[in-house]
Amino acid sequence: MTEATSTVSRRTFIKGSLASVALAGAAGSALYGCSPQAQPEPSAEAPDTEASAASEQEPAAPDTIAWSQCNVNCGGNCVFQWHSRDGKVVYMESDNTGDDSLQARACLRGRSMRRWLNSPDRLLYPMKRVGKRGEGKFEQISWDEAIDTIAEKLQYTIDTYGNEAIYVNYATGMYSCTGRQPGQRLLSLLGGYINQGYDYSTHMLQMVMPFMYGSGANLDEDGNHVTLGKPATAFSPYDNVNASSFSEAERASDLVVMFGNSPAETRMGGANAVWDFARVREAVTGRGGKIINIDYRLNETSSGHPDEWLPIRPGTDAALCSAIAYEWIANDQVDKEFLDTYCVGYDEDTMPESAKGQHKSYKDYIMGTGYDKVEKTPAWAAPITGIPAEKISELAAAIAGAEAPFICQGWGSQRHSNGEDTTRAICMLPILIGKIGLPGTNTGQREAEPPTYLVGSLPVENPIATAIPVYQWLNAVDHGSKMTATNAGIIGADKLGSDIKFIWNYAGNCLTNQHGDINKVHEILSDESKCEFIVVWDTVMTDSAKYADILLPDAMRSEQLNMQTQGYSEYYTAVVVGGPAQEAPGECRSSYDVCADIADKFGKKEDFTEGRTHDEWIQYLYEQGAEADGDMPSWDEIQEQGIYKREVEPAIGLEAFRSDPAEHPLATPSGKIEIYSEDLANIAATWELAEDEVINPLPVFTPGFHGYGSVTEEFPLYCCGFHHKSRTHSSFGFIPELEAVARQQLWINPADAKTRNIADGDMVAVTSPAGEVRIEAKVTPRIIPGTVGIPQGAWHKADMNGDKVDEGGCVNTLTVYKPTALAKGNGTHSMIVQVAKA
Ligand SMILES: Nc1nc2c(c(=O)[nH]1)N[C@H]1C(S)=C(S)[C@@H](COP(=O)(O)OP(=O)(O)OC[C@H]3O[C@@H](n4cnc5c(=O)[nH]c(N)nc54)[C@H](O)[C@@H]3O)O[C@H]1N2
Ligand SMILES: Nc1nc2c(c(=O)[nH]1)N[C@H]1C(S)=C(S)[C@@H](COP(=O)(O)OP(=O)(O)OC[C@H]3O[C@@H](n4cnc5c(=O)[nH]c(N)nc54)[C@H](O)[C@@H]3O)O[C@H]1N2
Ligand code: SF4
Ligand SMILES: [Mo]
Repeated sequence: MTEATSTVSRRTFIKGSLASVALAGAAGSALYGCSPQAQPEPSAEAPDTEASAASEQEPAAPDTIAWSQCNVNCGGNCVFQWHSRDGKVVYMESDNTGDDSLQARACLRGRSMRRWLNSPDRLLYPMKRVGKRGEGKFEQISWDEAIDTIAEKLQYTIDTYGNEAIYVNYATGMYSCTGRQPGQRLLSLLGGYINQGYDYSTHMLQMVMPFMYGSGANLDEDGNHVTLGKPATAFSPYDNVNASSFSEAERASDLVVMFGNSPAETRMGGANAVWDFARVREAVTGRGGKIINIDYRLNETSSGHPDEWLPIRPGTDAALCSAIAYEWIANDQVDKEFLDTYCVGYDEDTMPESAKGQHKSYKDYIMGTGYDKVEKTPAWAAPITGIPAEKISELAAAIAGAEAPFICQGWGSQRHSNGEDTTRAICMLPILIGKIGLPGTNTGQREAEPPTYLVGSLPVENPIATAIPVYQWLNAVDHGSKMTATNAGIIGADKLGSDIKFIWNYAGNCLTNQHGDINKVHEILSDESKCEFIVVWDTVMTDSAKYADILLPDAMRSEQLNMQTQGYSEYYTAVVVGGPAQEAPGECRSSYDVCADIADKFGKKEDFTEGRTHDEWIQYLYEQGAEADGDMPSWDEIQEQGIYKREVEPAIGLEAFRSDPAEHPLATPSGKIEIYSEDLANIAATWELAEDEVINPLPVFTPGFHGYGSVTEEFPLYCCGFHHKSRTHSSFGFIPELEAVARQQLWINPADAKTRNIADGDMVAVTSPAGEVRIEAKVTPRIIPGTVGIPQGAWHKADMNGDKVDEGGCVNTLTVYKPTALAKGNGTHSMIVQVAKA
C-alpha cells in the first residue's frame, strides 16, 4: 500500500474545501458513486453521542460535508463523510453509497476519529528537545528554526558520514497518496537514504516465500524467467497472484482451514475483509463444509460461531503440518503426480543434483529417514503442539477428504522466531495434496488482496540501492558499519557504509513502542554519540516521539485534501477523494509543504514540487490513475461524488502455473515449487550464523529462540502477542472510549491463574528476560494453558530513569531483540514470561 500527506493553509481551507464540498447536490454518475447526503441520520451512523447531541441542536451554520478516509494501517482506508460546522467536524457518516454489501464502512476505531482530530493532546507547534533523549522534555520553537535545524543536520550528516547514514524509519501510521513520500522524496533529492527490505507485518514470510514460490530477483525487465526464458510469476504477499481471494472460497470451497488468522480483529472495517469472511462462512457451511481456526486463543473471528477452534501452542504450526504430512504419506494420500510435475524435493525423484542420494528430501524428513531420524507422527507432534494425536489424524483426514480446501494463514504464525519455516510448512498442506491453482483452493498464503491501485502516490526515486532488513535498524544504529550481507542480511551491498546517524520518523511509533525490546532501544537511542539526530512527525506525543530532537506537528488527513485507493476487501476496489473537513489546529502543517521548505534550503524546491502544490499533486496523481484506468470519473466528478468503487473478480492463486507450468513457470531457479531449496542450502552453508541460528532448505519444525521447550523455572510460561481490536497498533491507543470497550488485558487460562492465585480483573506483573509490565488479567478458557497472550500496541508508560516498569502493558517491553536467522526479522510473538499478582 502507499501513503500520503496533505496540506492546507487557513486560506486554502476556506477557499478550496468548504466551498467545494458544501451540500453537493448532483448525483454522481459512475458505478456506485453518489454524492454526500445532505440530511444524514447521525444517530444511526455515529456512536459519537456527544456529536449526535450537537447535531440535534439548531445549527449555527449549514453543515458542510467532506469526504475523507481512515488512513491508519489496518489497511482498510474505510470511508468518512465528515459533517462540519463552523470549521470543525461535529459528526461522521461512513459509506452509504451503492450496493450495501460493498460498502467501505468504518469500524468503531475509525468512527472515533473525531476524538483524535479534536483531542486536547494534539501536537500544535514544532518543538525541540530540551531534556535528555527519551525524557520527553520539549520547548516550542518556530517553523523557521525547525526547518533550519533539520537542514543543517542533514547537511552535516551527509558531509560527515554520507547519505547511507540517513534512515527513514519503518512507519505505517499514514496510508495515503502522499504519506511518507514527501520526506523520502526530499531525502532522495539530497542524495538518498538507506532503504529497508521486508516489513514488520510479513518479515519472515516475505524473505522466505520467494525460495518456495519464486522471487522477482529471478526475472528480467520484461518479467521473463532469467534461466528459463518464459514469463514467470514473482512473489508478493500483497496481491492475488500467489494467493486466492476469500471471494473464491465463497464461490467454491468446501473447507476453510485458517492458521493464525483473525479477520474479525485484523480486517475490521467494511473496506477490509471481515465482511468477506462472513460471506465465506455462510457459503462454505451452507454447502456442508466447515471452518477450522487454528490459534492459541479462541479469537474474535471464531468466537460465537460454529467454527471449530483447534487450540495450538504458538510457534508449533510446523510440527502440526509435519504430522499431517506423515498421515498423508503413510495413508498414500499425497498427489505424487502433482509433486513430480510441479515441485522439487518432495522425494528422491525430484531432488536437485547437489542433494541427491543423501536422504535430504521432504519425505525423508517426515518419515524418519532424514537428518534427525525422527518420524513426524501425530504422536510426536501431540506434546509439541498440545493437540491430541487423534485430533491431528482427524484434521489430516478432513483436509484430504475435501474437494476444495482453502488453506490460509494470517501473519501471526510467521511473526515468531521460527517463522520462516512455519510459513512454508503451512503451504506444504495444499502442495502435498495438489490442491493448488484449482477452484476454491488456496496456496497456503493469506487470503489475497485486490491487486488494483486506482491511484499512485507522490513519486520517490532513491539513488541508494542498499537496504537493511527492516528489523535490523537498531543494530545499524549500534554497529551498522560492522554489518554485512552474510552476518546481518544486508541487501544490495556486501556491507553497510556507515552506522545510522540520522533518523527520519514520520507517522510511526516503531522507534520504541512497536519495535522489539523497548529497554534496549532506550539504551541505544539515549546515547547521542550513536544516532546523532532524530526528527519525529506525529499528531500526539507518543513514546517514540519522546526520542525526537525535533518534533513536528502534522496536519491530519481529514484536515487536508486526501486521497487513497481502498484496502483489503476482495469484492471491490475504490478510491476516495476529499477534504479538508476542518482546519488543522495550532501551527500544524502538511509534511509536503514543510519538505518543500526544507528542499528550498538546498536550492531544490523546484525539483521537489515540479511546480505543483500539494493539492495539485493529488489532482495530477488522480488524473494519471484515471487515464490508465479508463473508467474512473473525471477530477471534477470525483470531487463531487467523493468515492468511486468497482467490483473485483475472484482470484485463484497460482492458477496460470497450475494450468501450464511450462508456459508460466514460477520465478524459482527450477521454475517449480521448491520444497527443497538449493539456494537456502547455500545460504545456510555460507552465512555467519550463531549456534542457535538454523537455516533449513526444507520447511521443517525447529522450535526457535524462546519457542517450544525454552521455558525455564524463572520464566515458565510462553507468551504471545496479537493485534487487538481497540487499536491499530498504537494508533487510537490514547482514546479512552476505545480502551473502555476493548481493554488491554493479559489472557491467561484458569489453570495457570489458579496456581498463581490470580482472579479475573486482578492487576498482574509480567516479567520476561527483557523487562516487566503491569496489566489486568483476563482469566479465560479462550486461551490454551501454559501460554499467555498480550494485545500488541498498548502505549508504553515507564519511568526510564527509574524502575522501567511499564504500567501501560506494552508487549514490546517484554520482547527480546533478536532478529531471526534468515530474514533477520521480528519474531516478536515468541516470548517466555512469568506472571504474578502485582
Ligand atoms: N484491529 C487491528 N487490526 C489490524 C492491526 C491492528 O493493530 N489492530 N494491524 C494491522 C497490521 S499492520 C497487520 S500486519 C495485520 C496483522 O495481522 P496478523 O499478523 O495476522 O495478526 P496477529 O494478531 O499477529 O495474528 C493473527 C492471529 O494469529 C494468532 N497466532 C499468533 N501466533 C500464532 C501461532 O504461532 N500459531 C497460530 N496458529 N496462531 C498464532 C493470534 O492469536 C491471532 O489471532 O493486522 C492489521 N489489522
Ligand atoms: N511485539 C509486536 N510488535 C509489533 C507487532 C506485533 O505483532 N508484535 N506488529 C508489528 C506490525 S505488523 C507493524 S505494521 C508495526 C506498526 O507500527 P507503527 O508503524 O509504528 O504503527 P502505529 O503504532 O499505528 O503508529 C503509527 C503512528 O503514526 C501516527 N499517525 C497517525 N496519523 C498520522 C498523521 O496523519 N500524521 C503523522 N505524522 N502521524 C500520524 C500515530 O499517532 C502513531 O504514532 O508494529 C509492529 N510491532
Ligand atoms: S477498519 Fe481500519 S481503516 Fe477501517 S475504519 Fe477501522 S481502523 Fe480505520
Ligand atoms: Mo503490519
